[in-house]
Amino acid sequence: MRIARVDPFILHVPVTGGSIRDSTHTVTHWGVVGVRIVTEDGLEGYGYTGTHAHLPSDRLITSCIRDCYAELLIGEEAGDITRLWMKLARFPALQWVGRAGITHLALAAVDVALWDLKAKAAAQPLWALLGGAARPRQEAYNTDIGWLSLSLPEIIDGARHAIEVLGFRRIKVKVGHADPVVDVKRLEAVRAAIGPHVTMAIDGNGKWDLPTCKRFCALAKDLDLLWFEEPMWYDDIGSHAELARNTAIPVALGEQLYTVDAFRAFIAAGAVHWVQPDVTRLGGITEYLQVADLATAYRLPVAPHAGEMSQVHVHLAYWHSGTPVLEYIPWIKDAFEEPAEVRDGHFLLPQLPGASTTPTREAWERFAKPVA
Ligand code: 0YR
Ligand code: MG
Repeated sequence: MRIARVDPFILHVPVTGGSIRDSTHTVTHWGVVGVRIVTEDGLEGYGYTGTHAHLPSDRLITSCIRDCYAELLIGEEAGDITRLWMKLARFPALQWVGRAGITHLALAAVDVALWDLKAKAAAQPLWALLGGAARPRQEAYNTDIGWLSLSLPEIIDGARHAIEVLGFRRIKVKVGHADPVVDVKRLEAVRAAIGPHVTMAIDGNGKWDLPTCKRFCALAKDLDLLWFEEPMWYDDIGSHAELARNTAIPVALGEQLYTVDAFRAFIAAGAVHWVQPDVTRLGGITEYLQVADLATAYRLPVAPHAGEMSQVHVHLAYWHSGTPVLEYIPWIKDAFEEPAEVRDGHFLLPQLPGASTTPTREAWERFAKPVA
């Protein structure tokens, strides 16, 4: 299974509703930025990272793949994933400029494509190749009802629809207004509308500082929040550790962390309760598995962040013993041959061989952008 071709690609897929906003980002399209790896016998593996569909920075990722990684991969045995991961991640000149950022997002795409190839070659869905499913049904939580750009009536309508029609028992609502009292009032209204049995997580996307977070948590202490995600700046271990010691609301984070080393530092400091690795920001599935096992060693639950909108995480969540819940955002699923679908609040178990990363022909025609 020798690698013959390494072809980067960019797809820009519109988000549902035209545009969404959290405390930090405004997004109209989701970027599916990745690589097709073709073997000499014609098997195709697809992997991608997730972006805000900003073409100039997307092209930094695809040029890393095309100009730096391709020549390290062509002619190699595609099944030797760990060795190839080390070859790319520890190539001295790339390590010098990388270890995070563009090179790591590009590495994630390559690694996922290699796993997709391996699972296709074995004629198995990725979760089966990894060791089988840990549970019969994988619960989902709905992020798409809770954007900061939605009005309170829109959030309540969306939550009711998600619960009563789609069967969700878990939702997530964005926070991060300049005045945290505005968020507390919104959350009180949502809690009143959904009742005590639906779990509600919240997500600050790193906006507030420590004093604001402490004040917010004191005001929100009776809302029975499942977790407070990314309360503060992504790399600030000390402030998250202090917040975790000062509130009963569990702290969740990880979507902005690039390495198993970063996760180890947060976990060792007691700065995180819900561990949120993302296969598209870590160095792909290879490093994701290390983080999932690290979390389990500390008996901390894993709730993956859907940078790929859970196409790959659905496999990883079903496989992993310590992943009770997985994020659901329905923006890009229909661009793939096997969409990550939720029924009755649970993800369907993927059936096709591979990692559910193969785009449809229609997606190529509608969403592809030139890589250069
Ligand atoms: C916009 N999920 C998140 C949106 C999401 C972001 O970047 O996708 O809110 O990544 O924080 O938990
Ligand atoms: Mg988040």
